[in-house]
Amino acid sequence: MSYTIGIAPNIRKSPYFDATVEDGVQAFSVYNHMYIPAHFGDPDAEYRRLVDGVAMWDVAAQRQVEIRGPDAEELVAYLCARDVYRTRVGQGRYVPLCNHDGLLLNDPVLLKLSAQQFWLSIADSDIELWARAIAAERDYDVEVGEADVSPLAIQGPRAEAVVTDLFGDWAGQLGYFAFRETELDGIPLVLARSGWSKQGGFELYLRDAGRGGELWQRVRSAGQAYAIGPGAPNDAERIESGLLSWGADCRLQVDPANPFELGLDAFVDLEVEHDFIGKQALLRIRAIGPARRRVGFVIDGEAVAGNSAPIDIRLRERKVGSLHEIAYSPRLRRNLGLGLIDIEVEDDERGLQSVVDGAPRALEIRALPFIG
Ligand code: THG
Repeated sequence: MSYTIGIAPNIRKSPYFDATVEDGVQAFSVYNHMYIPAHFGDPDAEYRRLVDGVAMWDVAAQRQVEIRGPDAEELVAYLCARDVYRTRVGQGRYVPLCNHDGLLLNDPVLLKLSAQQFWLSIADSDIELWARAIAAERDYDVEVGEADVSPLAIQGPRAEAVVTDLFGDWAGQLGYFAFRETELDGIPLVLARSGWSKQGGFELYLRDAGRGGELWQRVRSAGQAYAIGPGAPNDAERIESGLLSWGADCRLQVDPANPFELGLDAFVDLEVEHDFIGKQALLRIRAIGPARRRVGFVIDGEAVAGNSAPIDIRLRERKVGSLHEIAYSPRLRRNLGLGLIDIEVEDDERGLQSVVDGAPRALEIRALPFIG
């Protein structure tokens, strides 16, 4: 059986779309109502480039919800479960966004561009609508909208060499999640040390959608000396590293979860004086303790193909959790999974089972990250 996803105007193309097609993209996924490359046909090479060399990814689907105006910081603080008042201009921060029940709505990277200008670099849910509605209901003096900004990620141990060649030594000296507004041959962008892998890397936030092809080629040529190649956010590496994928690991409409279940405790600040959405619910959840916890699993048997929906985890016929994403790890040579398990289940439980690729398989719990 074979099928394709159609190209239609209700799903947007990235400014790098044509460049990725020229570079041989083989599959797209949909994220924030946009096409995002899924792979270029050679999973082993794409994984190796990421962990041993350098890869470039079209991650324009990480949209920027821009909040600007006199009350911008107050709105951002009210939306985020993390204390954002301590954020400096030029410093990105990972910020959980919850609803009033304390359930995770999104886990963006927040960029503070000035005292009155912020970007939420969002995962796959409609935060622009949420932010607009909250701003209007609370009468904040702000403008909320989607900025013309399209990130391109350069990830892997040789990413630093590539950006140093492109921008100069200062680029290699950027701290973790720090960013700076700059340009490349007149192409306006923000350069940040960030990205959805634990291999090190940078993100170029292109600020002119008309110049995507040009930027892609510029990075491609600078990276040639380091054997750069195209890729996409990598499931195997992110599972090994334990990174969260909102949408895959939890999703309001599929398996809603709160930040404590997801292990995001370090990014939730309940001691702040100001109010924020979900604060009361999160205080209650913290007092009772979460019902589930996010863990890693090793999965028995032959290399798994991957999954497109959560898979039940059973203990003696009873559902005790779900596997949200699975992948074969080339470095550990094991099948790995990420999921949520009921809090009563012990780390050394030996009776866990899931049906994967049509057959029951034994699962064992592991602490995250698998590779740290
Ligand atoms: N970069 C940018 N925007 C993004 C992502 C990104 N938007 C969507 C999605 N990714 C947001 N989600 C994450 C999830 C995890 C991390 C970053 C963005 C991440 N986490 C570190 C970890 O879990 O080890 C910890 C971060 C920290 O210590 O502050 O990096 O990738 N622009």
